[in-house]
Order: sequence, then C-alpha cells, then structure tokens
Amino acid sequence: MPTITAFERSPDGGRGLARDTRVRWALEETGRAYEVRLVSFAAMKQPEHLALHPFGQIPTYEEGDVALFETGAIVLHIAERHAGLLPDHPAARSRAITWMFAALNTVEPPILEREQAPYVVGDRPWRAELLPLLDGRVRARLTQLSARLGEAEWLDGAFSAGDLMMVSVLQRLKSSAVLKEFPTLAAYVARGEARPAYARAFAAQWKVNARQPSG
Ligand code: GTB
Repeated sequence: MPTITAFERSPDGGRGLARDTRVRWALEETGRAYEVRLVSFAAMKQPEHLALHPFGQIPTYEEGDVALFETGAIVLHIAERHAGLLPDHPAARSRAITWMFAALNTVEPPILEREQAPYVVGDRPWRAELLPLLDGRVRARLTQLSARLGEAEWLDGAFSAGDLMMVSVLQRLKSSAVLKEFPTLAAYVARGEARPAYARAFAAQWKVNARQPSG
C-alpha cells in the first residue's frame, strides 16, 4: 500500500487546496487504498523528509522501492499503473498526459503568480499597477482554456488525469472572482468536485485539516 505525506495541519483549514488532495483524488479514482504520514512544517525541513523531497514540501509518495515527489510525477505514476485515469489508446493517452502538463506548466503558473504577488510586492508603489496586469494574464489563459473546453464535459473525451490536474489547478481560483467570469470553467470545476472519488479525497483531508469552530 502506498504512503503519501500531507500537512499535519493545512493552512487552508480543510478547503482541500493543499496538493496532497490531488494525489488522494488520483488514488481514489483508481480504487487504491493508501496511508498518510502527516508532517509538520518543521519536520518537512529535516533531513529525513528532505531525503524524500529535496525542496522540503508535501506531498510525497512511497511504495516499495519507489519514492516520488511532485504531484505531476506522482499522479502520472498512479495513472500509468492503474486503470481509471488514462485512456488505453496510445494517442488519446498522450493527449491526456499533455493536459496534465498544460495544467501544471501553462495554467497554474499565472494563477500562482497572481495569488502570491500581494505578499511579494507588499505595499511597494507599483502594487496597484502589477495586480491588474497579473489578473490579465490569468484571464488570458482562462479565455483560451474555456474556448477549448467549449460545451464539452471534459477536455478530451472521458475524464482523465488531465482533467484531474486541470480541475485541481482551477480550484485555486475559487476564492477569487475571476472564475465566475468563466461559467463553463466554473461548471467544469464543479463537475470534477462532484465525482465520488473527489468527494472521498476531500473528506479524507477534511478529517485532518478542518478548523475547529472558534469560541
Ligand atoms: N510543485 C510541487 C508539487 O506539485 O508537488 C509543489 C508542492 C508544494 O507547493 N507543496 C506545498 C508545501 O509543502 C503544499 S501544497 N509547502 C510548504 C513549504 O514549501 O514549506 C501548496 C499549498 C499550500 C497551502 C495552500 N493553502 O493554504 O491554501 C494551498 C496550497
């Protein structure tokens, strides 16, 4: 049985945005049982964890003599070995993998750049100019993605690891107004979240991370 690592307590308070959720989702889609080792921020920077993850992050994935980091590599590893996330036909399989890379390399970077910009620029004078520019870069990508998705249910035929990764990336926008400007993408995210495997993955991380009500 594989063991993954996840935050001892995710800063998102159980919204499922930490990247272990993607891995949990992939494992659930393929019907695989798994164990979770919870790690604190401090433990992530200790030699034991750094031997598994050179950048001191979660998630990692261990199974037998395989030890992996990076969600793209982990989800691909799972998808290639277990039915449910990649089509059998070689060309369709390669296209699904292409969508995984597109999610991680083309769609996620402008989203993360926009999310992190306020913390990076602080109150420097160019903040008011930079943030709308970064919003524009996110909108440009969403416009292209939305045009490609059109009215289709998933990006290329049946649900695949490409959709799992793209939905996971777009979820990062749920607290921003921009996703609502793209109703087809908002509906696409909702379709991903409606999958029973996603619900199980979300519930598992919620059990660990849910914020206790205060007071
Ligand atoms: N490229 C790597 C991958 O895809 O696996 C990125 C891994 C990564 O960013 N891991 C983060 C981490 O370990 C957790 S998921 N950070 C700790 C550190 O770097 O010290 C990123 C994340 C964190 C918090 C929220 N949140 O609170 O909403 C969302 C996503």
